[in-house]
Amino acid sequence: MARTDQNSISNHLMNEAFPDIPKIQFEGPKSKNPLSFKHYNADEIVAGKTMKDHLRFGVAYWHAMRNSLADPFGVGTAQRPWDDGTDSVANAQRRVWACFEFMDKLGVDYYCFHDRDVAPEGRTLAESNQNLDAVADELEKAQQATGKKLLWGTACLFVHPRYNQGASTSPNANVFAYAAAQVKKAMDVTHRLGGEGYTFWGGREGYASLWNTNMKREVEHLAAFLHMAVDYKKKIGFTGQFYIEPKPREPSTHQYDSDAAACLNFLREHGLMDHFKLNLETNHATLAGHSMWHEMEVAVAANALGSVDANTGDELIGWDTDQFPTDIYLTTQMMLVMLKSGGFTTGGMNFDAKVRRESFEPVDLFHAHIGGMDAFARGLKIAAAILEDGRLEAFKKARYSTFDAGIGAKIEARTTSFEELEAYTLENGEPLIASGRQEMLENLINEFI
Ligand code: XUL
Ligand code: CO
Repeated sequence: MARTDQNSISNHLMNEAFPDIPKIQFEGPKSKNPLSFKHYNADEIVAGKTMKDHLRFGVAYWHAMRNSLADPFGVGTAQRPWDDGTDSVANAQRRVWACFEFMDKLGVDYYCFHDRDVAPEGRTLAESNQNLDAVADELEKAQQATGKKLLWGTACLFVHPRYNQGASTSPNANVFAYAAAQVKKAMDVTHRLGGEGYTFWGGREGYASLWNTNMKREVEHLAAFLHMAVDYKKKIGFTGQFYIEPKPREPSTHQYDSDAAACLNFLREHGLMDHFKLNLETNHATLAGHSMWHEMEVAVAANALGSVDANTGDELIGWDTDQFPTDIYLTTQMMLVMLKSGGFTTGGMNFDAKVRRESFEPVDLFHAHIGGMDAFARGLKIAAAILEDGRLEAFKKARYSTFDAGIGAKIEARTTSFEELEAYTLENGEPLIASGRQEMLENLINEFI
């Protein structure tokens, strides 16, 4: 990995973007310094791997660098002194170095972007592509100077007015074509930057009303689009992982890739299962009426857990608030699944999260990410301790032990029948069943938290 070269970062900015903020260090749980890690110690080994390698943290360019913190009732509040507020390519190029300084000071190795986060949309597709190339030049230099890497790239197919009725599910074929051209370019740039993945999130790939929607046709168009992406991936030799990111709604009323199970069904139905894994996002899970834990278990069972957009929602607000995760139960559950399933390969923990509108200063970006990273570090250590202890897993295993031998083993091997099970039950009588012991297990987990 290239040595981090602070000079080459600051050479590209007239001033450092975060001049008052030093590199964030691990100071341990007793530290009272808010700009330090209390639990995340990048090189510390937990369950056989460094924390850094377990967690593979990423910064989301769209939130950290581009989110003005506007809400439906008020304008943006974010202070970003390095940004001149214009849509110029020069400003976009300067912003790249602010982002890499941020990652460097935070000790995060990965970032993720949409094409339109990093470079401005031009008046034509050709101009947009030129803008993107010009910023990709800068991203490439910054990656080389710092050793930071692209976790995944994506195309923004939901902001521009042309996509107001969808992109690959628009009723207009020319919009489909535009979206295809945009994804082609975003894949080229992701490939050029050595991206380890590419994400498809269908923000407007759904509908607002069935009065005007042919759902079957739209879903088939989405499948055709993704098949073309798979073909193009092979053509350019891009070996990164494709992800599909479930979300039930917002901005569309009903999104086709609504949750993990719906995505898996869609991928299987359309012959795409071998080409995609899931990028699961916590707040999307809760919008779908699931826990993140549930969504992760669904994905793992299908060998399709690819990457995570780490954030959290608010219990009292019904939309995608994209908050930084600080709940230790949440991170413990997530890390239990990660540890048991063997962890990330191409994916990572991308903080698809934004600071609150009230937290408008640059330093708030640090507080937010530090909190998220520490929360996952604690979750990781707690999950490792729970597995090491073994009681939870032993209980779960014992709970299913009637399937380990005898009639249960025959059920699992599918070598029995209703007739045999009837004869068995006539002989066996009323089953003796055991308590689920949920409260005992909740108490056990609290021993570790
Ligand atoms: C929106 C969302 C997106 C995707 C990438 O809710 O999560 O930012 O992660 O398009
Ligand atoms: Co996301």
